[in-house]
Amino acid sequence: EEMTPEERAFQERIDADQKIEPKEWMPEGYRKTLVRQISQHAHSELVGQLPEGNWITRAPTLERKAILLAKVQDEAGHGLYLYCAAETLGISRDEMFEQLHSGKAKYSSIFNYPTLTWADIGAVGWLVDGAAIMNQVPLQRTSYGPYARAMVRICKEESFHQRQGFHIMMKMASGSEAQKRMAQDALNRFWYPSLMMFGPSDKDSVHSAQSMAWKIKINTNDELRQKFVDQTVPQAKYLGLTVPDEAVQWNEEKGGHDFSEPDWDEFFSVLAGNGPCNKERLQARVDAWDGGEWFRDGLMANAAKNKNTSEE
Ligand code: FAQ
Repeated sequence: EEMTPEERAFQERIDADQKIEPKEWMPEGYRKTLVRQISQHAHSELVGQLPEGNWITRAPTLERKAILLAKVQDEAGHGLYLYCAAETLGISRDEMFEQLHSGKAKYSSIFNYPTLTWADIGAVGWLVDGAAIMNQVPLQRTSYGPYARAMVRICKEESFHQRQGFHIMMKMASGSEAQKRMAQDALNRFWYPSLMMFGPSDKDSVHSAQSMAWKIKINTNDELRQKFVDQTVPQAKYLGLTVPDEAVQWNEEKGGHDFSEPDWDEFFSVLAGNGPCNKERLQARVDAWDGGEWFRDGLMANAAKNKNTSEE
């Protein structure tokens, strides 16, 4: 397709690594892609509070409870920065919530898996936040200014999250036999779902080519998945745990590990709403929205009252 002069000028700015700011002209597709990606990222942060929130009352010590509370609060904060960044593109927060609650907008597949034991909280921090950082560090250089800047702070906090998860895994993996078994079981269950976080393989990724041309994405899904495996396999070894994939081994020629692809049928089934916790997760968000209605109404009524008073 031929580019219009406006589109060509826009692409030249992207190619020159200039940031695009809210009030500037942008192609409609660029705006739509950003709204989709940033809002889905924001939804992931909110839904991502649920699997860990599940363990706040059962954390094994007061210190672990305080750390987990802080982490789950950080995720709410990340969601709010990201909704703000998406709002600069001309969509309202109410519209974004409506898209989440109606099932139109996605959130990360990973949060549709259950957290069954305390070791799962370690695995979420280590693997899920580890995968999130792998994806989000390059996004600090994404072409849309507000998204790139939100990523800077988010990445700092994600690093702390990843380390707290690894620390839980270190404790569990060097604990009693039963604790070590729990750690291995958590790794077994979270390994492939973590690999799925990076999205479908490049040949099935519908948005990658255009998103990379616009520098909305900096790397392909498979590139980041490979980097994640290469980072995580030695960490598992350090913990004395076994990655649940017999195909994992160092490949000198490619300078990375060989590994098995996740079960993509399972991935697309989770995206279609059929994962182990999809219904429960979405219902929790819908209930939170409905439960907050009286409060939103009260705020609006109070704002209207104050406005009338000040105009008198
Ligand atoms: N889950 O063409 P692509 C976190 C969808 S980290 C669900 O490759 P794209 C922190 C995709 O949307 C997690 N859906 O798509 C945390 C598209 O469908 P659509 C959030 C997925 O956008 C940690 C279709 O498949 N991080 O929350 C997934 O170019 C711990 C085709 O795929 C971000 O969102 C998936 N895994 O690449 C919180 C990062 N993968 O929209 C709490 C920003 C793909 O057309 C605790 N996002 N799909 O209906 C991205 O980098 C990209 O959007 C990708 C997907 C890489 C996720």
